[in-house]
Amino acid sequence: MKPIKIMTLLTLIIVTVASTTAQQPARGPLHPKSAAGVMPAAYLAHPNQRPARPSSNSGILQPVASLGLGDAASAAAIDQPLASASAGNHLLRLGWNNGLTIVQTTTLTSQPSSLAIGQINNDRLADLAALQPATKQLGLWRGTLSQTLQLTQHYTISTEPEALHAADLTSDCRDDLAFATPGTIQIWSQPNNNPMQASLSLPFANRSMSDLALGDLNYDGQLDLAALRGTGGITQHLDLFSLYRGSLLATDYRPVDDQGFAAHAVAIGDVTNDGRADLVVSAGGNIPNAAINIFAQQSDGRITTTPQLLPAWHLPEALAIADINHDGFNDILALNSGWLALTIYRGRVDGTLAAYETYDLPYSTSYRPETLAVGDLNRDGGLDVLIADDLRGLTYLINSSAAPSATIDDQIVPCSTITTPHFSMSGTLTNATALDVSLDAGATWQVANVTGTTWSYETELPAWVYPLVMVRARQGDRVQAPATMRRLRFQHHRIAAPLVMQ
Ligand SMILES: [Ca+2]
Ligand SMILES: [Ca+2]
Ligand SMILES: [Ca+2]
Ligand SMILES: [Ca+2]
Repeated sequence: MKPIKIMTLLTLIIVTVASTTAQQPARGPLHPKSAAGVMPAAYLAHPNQRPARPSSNSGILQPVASLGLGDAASAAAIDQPLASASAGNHLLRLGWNNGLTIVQTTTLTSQPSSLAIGQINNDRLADLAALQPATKQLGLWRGTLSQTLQLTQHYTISTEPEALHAADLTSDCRDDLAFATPGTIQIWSQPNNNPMQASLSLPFANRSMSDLALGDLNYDGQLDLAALRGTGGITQHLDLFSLYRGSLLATDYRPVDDQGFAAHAVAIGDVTNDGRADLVVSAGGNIPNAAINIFAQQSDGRITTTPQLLPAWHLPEALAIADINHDGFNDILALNSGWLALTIYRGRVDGTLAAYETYDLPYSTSYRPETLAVGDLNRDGGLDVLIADDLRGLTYLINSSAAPSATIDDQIVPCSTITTPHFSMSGTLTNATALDVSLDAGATWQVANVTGTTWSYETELPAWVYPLVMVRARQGDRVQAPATMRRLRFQHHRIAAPLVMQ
């Protein structure tokens, strides 16, 4: 046998041994879905044994840190300047002082399992909503100028709610709330300064373990809703609800490639770098039967029926889409339940994603969708990661670098009505030397004028404009994320895109 063939054989043996080792998980406990009988057997790593895996990463995030909590946390949410989480029966507001700190603790009658932050009462201060499934409650806390949260009201839900999200689904410049119950998706709104009330109920047969995501899935400038069934043994995982100003226009369906196990979480964001929001779903069990599904939005505004699959580390569960390395392209983040890792797929300029890189985490048995939040915890502009883990409490990874940021002056207030094609705006910059403006949801960017720490931009609007203005500051290759955004209104426009200026 020639040396070259021996080398090839040895390489084959080594590769085979390595992949066999990687594919055979050290038998830890069953994943909670498998233990509950809603997914075939998939195993967590053994708690006392670190699994062999590639540990390489590009240093986007610093090593994990933990916030000492006596209680296990169940949920997390971040939105500057409000960061919040829950632990046991406590709702926590978080601050930063050389590390994550708890600045407000509210004790509730039952565990807040899913949190959402939004501009719910329209005073431009971030508010917080929480689901308490054990007592079938939806709680609302309003943000104040001192940033203290004040309880506004508790509402009673008829069945156990899960997967809470806040966004302006009705296009009235107030964020609405959406959540799942065992048979429906509920949308709650506040029309004309009235108290929050149920405004739309969508049929959604499910056996709990569901997830929701909000985003514009057909590029008409209006937010739509995707609902995911998180149990296995089903043929239809995703229901897509096209909404127009909070009313249902159409329902569509997509099966997920769940690798014979189950789908776990859904997120919406542009991961193909064309400005159109895509659907991303985490699915599967142990490798090699674990994958991220990407359902790209096509140029005709339809979500593809055939997902692109990205190989995943074991049991990818909670998901987030964010430009975590601030290069101008969205990335996908996934938590791998029981497998001690946060995995990151970096988005690239050509609209593809790199193979995942891994960041070490402490052992946690389950990362339900509401356990992962991405936002700026230490207020340096760089996106950080906050994780609720069911064994230790809160863990977090701080971005290795700061990032630039920008504001938009008040002449463009949220939901400004645009009456002429001439459009101008201005704002301020922090840690930045340049600023880009997008009027097509991020598909293309124009350069604004920058003088010192201020910027200005004016243009004649084209025949149609996406009803959202996005600005992002730049400092060399480092790009602000997320963009600073304002919704626009047009005095005369039609229901469907393209919107027409008259
Ligand atoms: Ca839409
Ligand atoms: Ca896209
Ligand atoms: Ca990126
Ligand atoms: Ca930061």
